[in-house]
Order: sequence, then C-alpha cells, then structure tokens
Amino acid sequence: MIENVFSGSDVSEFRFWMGWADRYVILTHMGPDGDAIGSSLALCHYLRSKGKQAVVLVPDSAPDFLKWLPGADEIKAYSDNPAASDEMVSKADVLCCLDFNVVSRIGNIASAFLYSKAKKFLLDHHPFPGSYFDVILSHPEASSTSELVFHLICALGDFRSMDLNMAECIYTGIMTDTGALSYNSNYSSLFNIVSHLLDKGVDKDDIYRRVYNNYSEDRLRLQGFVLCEKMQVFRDKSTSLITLTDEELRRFNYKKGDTEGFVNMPLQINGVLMSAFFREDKEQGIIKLSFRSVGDVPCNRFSSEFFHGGGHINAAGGEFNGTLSEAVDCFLKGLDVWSGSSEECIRRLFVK
Ligand SMILES: [Mn+2]
Repeated sequence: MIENVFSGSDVSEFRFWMGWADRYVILTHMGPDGDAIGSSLALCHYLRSKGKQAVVLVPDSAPDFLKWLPGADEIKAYSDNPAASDEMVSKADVLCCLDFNVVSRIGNIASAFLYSKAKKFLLDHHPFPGSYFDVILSHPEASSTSELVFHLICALGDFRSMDLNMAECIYTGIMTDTGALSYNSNYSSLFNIVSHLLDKGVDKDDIYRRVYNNYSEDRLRLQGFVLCEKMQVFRDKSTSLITLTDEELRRFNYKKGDTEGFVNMPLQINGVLMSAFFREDKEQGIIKLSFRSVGDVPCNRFSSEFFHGGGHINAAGGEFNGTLSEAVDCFLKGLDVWSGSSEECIRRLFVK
C-alpha cells in the first residue's frame, strides 16, 4: 500500500467543493512541460469521470510532443481566444492550479484568475506558493505534480476507478519531470506508484518512445550544433554554459520545445556539477534562463542571487532583461562571487 502524502483533512475541502461545484477550470504554466500537461489532463479526466464539467486552460499551446496524450486535443489556449478564456475563468466554480504556484507563471490568465470569485485550489511541487489560493497542497519533495494528482485521486477514495487515460497522463508527467526516473525520483513510494500505473495498463516503453524519440531532423541537428559549437565548459568551476541566439535558432527552423533538455546535457560530463542554458527570445524581448545542478549544489540559489529567478535545488529558471552578452557577463560574475564563498556545496564547484 502506498502511504498517501495527503491526510484526510488535507483533501476534505476539495472533497466538499466536489459536492456542489460543477465547473472546473484547470490552469497550468506558460510553456507547459510534460508534468504540467500530464497532471492537468489527468485531473481533467478524473473530474469528468465524476460527472463534472472540466477543461484545461493554458496560457500558450501545448508542445507537439505531448499532443498524443488522451484529451490533449481539447486543451484550450488563452492566446487563441482571450475573451472566451477570461469568461471561462470568471464563470468557474473551482480553479485548479497545477504545476505552478505564482500568478506570474500563467501570463495573461493572471488578471482573470485574480478577479475570479471561484474557489482556488493549488496542487503543486514548487517551493514557496503565493497566498492567493483557498486551499494549498504544496509538496516540494514530490517528483512531480502528476505524482500528487495520483495521491489526490487515492485520497479521495477513487484509486479503483482510475482509468487508463488518467494513468497515462500521470505516468507521462512523472517520467518527464524525473528524466525517465533518473533524477528527483530516489524513493520507493514513487516506484510503487509506477507499478500501480503499469497495472492500470500503462505501456511505459511506448510512452518513452512517444515523448523522447519524437524529434524533428532540425531539432537533432540543432543539438549537434549546440554540443559542438555552443557549449562552453569551465572546468575550474565545474560549470557549463550554453547560449543560443535568435539567429542561430532560426537557422535550425526552431519550434517551441526544440531546446527542451539541452540544459541537462552538460551534466553528462564528468566533473560538471552545474549547467546553464540561455536562449534569446526575440518575441518577448528577454533572455530565457535554465539552470541544472547535481547533488546539493543549489542552482536555484544561483538563479535567485544573480538573476532574480528561482526553482528547485537542482532545477531552476529565470528571465534576464538585457542582451545575451550581458546575461553571460552576469553569469560569469556570479561564478566569481560564488568562488569566494566558503560554503561546502558551493565550494565544490571550484575544486579541480
Ligand atoms: Mn512539475
């Protein structure tokens, strides 16, 4: 039996709402990843199975590599119809907020969200949730929000009626947020959950192929270009930096999601403990930042100290207002500041 992360009292309010609330809008973050879409669709399938009206609303569209997920074709994108989306949010009985915990992550949906009189339910695994939710189920130690959806359904007493659609969406979220169970996944209860999902009929090998062996030729060639030409390794700092300009991205017919996972690649190098990836986003006029680290090296602290970003200890992000070369300067200065630090976990970045 899996020990549930939620006690009966944690889910009692949501259970109470389910007694009267019919209209649910499930919100997730901009640039949704496998966990954002997987957890949202799983909850959507669950609520519909309970006879509720439920819809998933995202700020922008879901990436192509997730479009095969059951229910993905019904996801609404705010950018496609802002007026109808605002109305949906204002008329909802319950807004379920999955895989984000601050309104800045839902872009243009934020104002409708804040004005809505709907009950606001947060289910998430990022640290430091905002205060505008009525119920907060926040578990930063969880692998993924999808894992928490599994726990929620179980805590509501509905494990038996979990169907294959829900199970596939949950597995996809767990898989993509743990690099196919290779990080953030070192506890047995997660494997218990995976085992239950397999019993529900999930074909994990097939899901792996659909998600990871699904690149375009352009994407794979961009990866080759990045590794060969664009990856800088600072051996004395156990760190790596990849940058991509808008021009370079266009040369490879960049499509959203094509750079997914690039930031993880340098961590395959022996001795690299922290990796950064900076991408020029001409559309938004900013530099998008991603950070990854291993063990107790806190890349979220690096991101917050030098870029006002944030995230998990081993996976963080941020945005930089300025040019790509200014962002690189800021990165190098940050490393210099850290090299003066005496903290053990940071000092290890600078031991050759
Ligand atoms: Mn997640």
